[in-house]
Amino acid sequence: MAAYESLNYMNSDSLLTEDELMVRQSVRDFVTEKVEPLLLECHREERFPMELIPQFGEMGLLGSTIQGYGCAGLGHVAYGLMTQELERGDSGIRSFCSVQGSLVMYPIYAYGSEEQRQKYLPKLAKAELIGCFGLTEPDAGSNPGGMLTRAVKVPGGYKINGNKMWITNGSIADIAIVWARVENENGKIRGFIVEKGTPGFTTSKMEGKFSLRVSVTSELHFQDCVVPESQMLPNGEGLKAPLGCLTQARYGIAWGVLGAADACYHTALNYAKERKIFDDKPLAGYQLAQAKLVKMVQEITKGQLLAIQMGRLKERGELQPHHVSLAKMNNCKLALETAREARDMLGGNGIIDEYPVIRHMLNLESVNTYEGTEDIHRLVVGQQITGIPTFR
Ligand code: TGC
Ligand code: FAD
Repeated sequence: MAAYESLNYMNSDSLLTEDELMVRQSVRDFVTEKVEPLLLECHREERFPMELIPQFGEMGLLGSTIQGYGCAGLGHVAYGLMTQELERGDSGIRSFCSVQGSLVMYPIYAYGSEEQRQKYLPKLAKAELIGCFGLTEPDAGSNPGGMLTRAVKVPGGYKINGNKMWITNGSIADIAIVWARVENENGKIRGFIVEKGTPGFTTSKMEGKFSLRVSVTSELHFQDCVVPESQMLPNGEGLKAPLGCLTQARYGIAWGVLGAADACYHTALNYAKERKIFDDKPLAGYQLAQAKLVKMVQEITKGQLLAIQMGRLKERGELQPHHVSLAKMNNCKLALETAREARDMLGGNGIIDEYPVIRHMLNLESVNTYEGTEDIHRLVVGQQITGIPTFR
């Protein structure tokens, strides 16, 4: 099989270092050789390929920008390229790694005590532990500040009551980072590390998804669940703490979706060159088809340049949450539109899982919604440029 070549229309690869290109190549090979062969079956069976999890640890894919604690300590652009390759396989594979790195390891690293870091980060990096992140609730999605989950300070710890919904990796996780308002501390939002098996903590898998089928999505239930004080994240309080984690995850998503878009574009291009229609001429020889392919190249190329600049800003410590909102919104939209157009170009074959396009298209509907919907990111940027918040 020929090695995969991603779109490099404006030579955006020349903006990457040798080391970054090497990281990309190693993850690209891993996805081609180990991940892609499992996807068709996993998608049909609505299951996550658990057999890959140890390899994520061995490859340094988890928490890879964290320094120390057994993590790879990579730069942010290298990390972005990793997520791009993973999502070229499937958004569910990238989701697993995003959640573990940005939503579980990051809060422990940024808001945890040194003891918590030492206890959890090396095992999470090696994939000996799996984590999930519980912020969203049945009645609080776009507005996490409206959460109903409550913690009450009790002797020696906190008692948690409430429900979380739409939680990636929820029922396969060994630990959950759970956000709750602490009633007897002025309703302040706090994060807790809740271990699987803690009395009063249960999970249930959500079934019947038409999107992200290669990913476990669950509900988390807390009923008088008492966690020791040592499980509270001491250095992060208020909504700002979970939102800070979202900024990390959204960064990875803005890169990752380019991989899904790239896979759809290349599938459509190859198909259009082969598929003969009307006068035995390839589909690619028709102006309407070329216009669709050109639009894909145009949008993916702009998205690549945006992602690289976002990464360089992050490496210089200049990246702001509203920059990430712009990139997440833009790149998810271009990926979704690319996937929809590619599906159209494949005609009837566009709905068959023999081609990756319909799977990517359905996945990207979720990716455009989670980590802040397109509307929410538009409002974040709107607030930043006008100074007027319009969420409420
Ligand atoms: P607001 O008053 O604007 O902000 C409260 C405090 O937080 C600060 N802040 C941020 N800090 C870091 N990063 C960000 N992105 C931040 N956004 C806001 C803000 O400066 C303020 O700080 P301070 O010091 O003044 O207290 O809060 P709000 O209640 O008005 O909400 C704003 C809004 C709507 C943008 C926010 O709630 C939001 O982002 N909503 C979207 C929710 C969301 O994205 N949920 C994602 C759940 S996790 C998930 O989907 C995982 S998907 C799995 C996978 O990746 O695979
Ligand atoms: P709602 O907030 O009800 O939004 C419905 C519609 O209203 C949307 O179109 C939205 O854009 C629009 N809307 C909302 N507010 C406004 C406004 N102010 N103005 C105009 N329009 C508005 N969450 C976690 O905590 N952890 C996870 O691991 C996780 N994984 C997920 C995995 C999947 C597969 C999915 C689908 C979701 C996941 N989520 C997770 C939840 C995700 O973050 C939420 O679904 C998302 O934030 C949207 O919330 P909601 O579904 O409640 O939609």
